[in-house]
Amino acid sequence: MSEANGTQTSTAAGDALENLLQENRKFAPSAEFAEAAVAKPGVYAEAEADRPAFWAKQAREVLSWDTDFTQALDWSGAPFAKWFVGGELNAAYNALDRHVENGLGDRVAIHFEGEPGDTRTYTYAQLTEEVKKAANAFESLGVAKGDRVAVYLPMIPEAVITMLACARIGAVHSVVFGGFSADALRSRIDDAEAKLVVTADGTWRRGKPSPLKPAVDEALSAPGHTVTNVVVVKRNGEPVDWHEGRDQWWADTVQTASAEHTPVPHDAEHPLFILYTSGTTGNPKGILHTTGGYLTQCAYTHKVVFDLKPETDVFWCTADIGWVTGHSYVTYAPLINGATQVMYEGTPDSPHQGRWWEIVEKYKVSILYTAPTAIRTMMKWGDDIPAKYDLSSIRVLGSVGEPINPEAWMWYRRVIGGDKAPIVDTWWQTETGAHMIAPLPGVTATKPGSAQVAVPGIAVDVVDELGASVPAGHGGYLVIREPWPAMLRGIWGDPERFKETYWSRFENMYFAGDGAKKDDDGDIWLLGRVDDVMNVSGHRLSTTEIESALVSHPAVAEAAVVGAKDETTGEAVVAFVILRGNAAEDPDIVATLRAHVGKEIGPIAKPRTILVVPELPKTRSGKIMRRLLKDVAEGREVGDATTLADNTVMQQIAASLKA
Ligand code: 6R9
Repeated sequence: MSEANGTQTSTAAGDALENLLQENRKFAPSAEFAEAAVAKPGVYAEAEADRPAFWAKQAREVLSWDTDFTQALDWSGAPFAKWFVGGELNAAYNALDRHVENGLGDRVAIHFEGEPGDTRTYTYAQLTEEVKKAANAFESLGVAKGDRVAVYLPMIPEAVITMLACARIGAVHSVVFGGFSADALRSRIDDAEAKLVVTADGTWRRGKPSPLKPAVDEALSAPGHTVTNVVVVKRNGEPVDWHEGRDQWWADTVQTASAEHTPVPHDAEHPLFILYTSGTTGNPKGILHTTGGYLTQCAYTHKVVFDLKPETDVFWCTADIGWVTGHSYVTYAPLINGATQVMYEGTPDSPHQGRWWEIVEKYKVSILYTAPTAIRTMMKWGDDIPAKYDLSSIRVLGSVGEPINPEAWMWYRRVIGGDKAPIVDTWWQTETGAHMIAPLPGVTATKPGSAQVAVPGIAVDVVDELGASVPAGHGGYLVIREPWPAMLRGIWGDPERFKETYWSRFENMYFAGDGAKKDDDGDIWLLGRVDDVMNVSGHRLSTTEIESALVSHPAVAEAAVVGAKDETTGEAVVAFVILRGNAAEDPDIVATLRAHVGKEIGPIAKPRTILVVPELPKTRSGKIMRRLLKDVAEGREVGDATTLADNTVMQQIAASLKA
């Protein structure tokens, strides 16, 4: 890499980050934690020495194979990878039957907590039985190996049972988040040509029934689809329309099916699932994952990144099954590892804002995995709420989904983690299948706001425009240099788009679409999507960084920043903030906050405009939709807001700006 290029492309980010990333706090693991930890420091060197061999070792350790593989990695058809060539296994057998065979049948697999307060417990033996029944039922409806099954279910155990039953018979599940519309569901059903849809009458949200089946009916109302049956779980008991011949109650088909079912082995590269994710442009992409490599990396990371002790830990990942986090760290990894987990159906504030902490206390959750947006929301609700509960069981805390600002990180550690639980900030994507960048508790001294280091066996880097590695202290684009076991195997039905989207920006490297910086220690800080990186007067500024600076002011509860087109500076920084308490009554608050950002980062980062708003537009997975805020900031008509969790937010914002 030439110095000039490095300077040109990365210094702006570097410069802009200098101040905020003067985040010097570091939390080394305690001696006791390190002593007892699953991961040991030597693991990095071991993985580095021979990555495919390292992953082959993990594959044999975390999974049981019917036929051992003959080659760890075949990259001859790059960028289409084959891992664990020649190996055969069954995902459901690995998640269930083998634990029962090993005498763990009575261990709790899932503690389910419904929103209305109903509970169910499944041991490994019971869950195995349910999955066998579902596998028989789906086969009796004509679902065979390779067929696609659309899953449109709430966070109830039947979602996990359905996914594993598909995996057992070799059918490919395509889970569609329950908050998506009938149109979104139909386009995903059509793209994957699904044969079966599994849904529920509905679920519960904030004490009220929330329907699902009507969206399925609407999605299938126009002819031309491939669906022959719809299996319906009765969950909220609301009346539903019924299509004789097509619709089947879960209770009639699954519950009455035989509990005997022999799993057949599938090829390591047999498709396991499709999960749709939105790109920067065009229709959602059907991200394809296969069996052996995906399960290996999910199970391995679940063990080392969360320091999992399956005999004693109680794991709780709050993600919905509709997102990749719910696939990897609810359905697959915890069960492959024989862990006990909590599954919760509802919203965090129903019936009260302490619900999550009540659940932690009740089940003695020891590992909690959630998203920064949830952490900031709870922070806004106040310390006194978690303080009412006994959270002493917590020993590891995880974060995922977006960069976590240092203030939220510190709050999470102090208030939820009792000032001692290590925080693991995990960077990964639907496409990567499992964790890629994360500290290892017990090994890494953690830094508030940084995901820090590649998982052992993963080769990440930060490069400049030309693809040259940037030195410590500089920023650029996050790439992955070597194939990894859980990598996507393509975009369903569109191999060209796969190459174009991920492999064309830099030669022989996977382009993640995220900006990142290496600090002076070489640790990685994620800066948000590169499409969210602003260029103000030739200086590259990160939306995340300015948001962090704003949130570090005591008057600010939440902040979102966008770059708006500006005649003189190219782009200008526009911030949307939610204020705490009565801060809005301070007439100088905007000037105070601009000065604060100037002080935290530098004058260049001072927002041109700060707008005080009551709420921020978020997707159902909790990501702020900056595109919509950009429309507001640039005075345009607000674009498509259909994927918002709360579709009144944009109206609330418009009203508050008029006021
Ligand atoms: C797992 C998941 C992927 C995008 C990714 C990045 C952002 C996820 C992050 C993070 C900073 C983290 N992201 N984890 N950014 N720090 N720990 O969220 O998958 O929904 O596909 O989103 O989310 O921008 O590119 P997905």
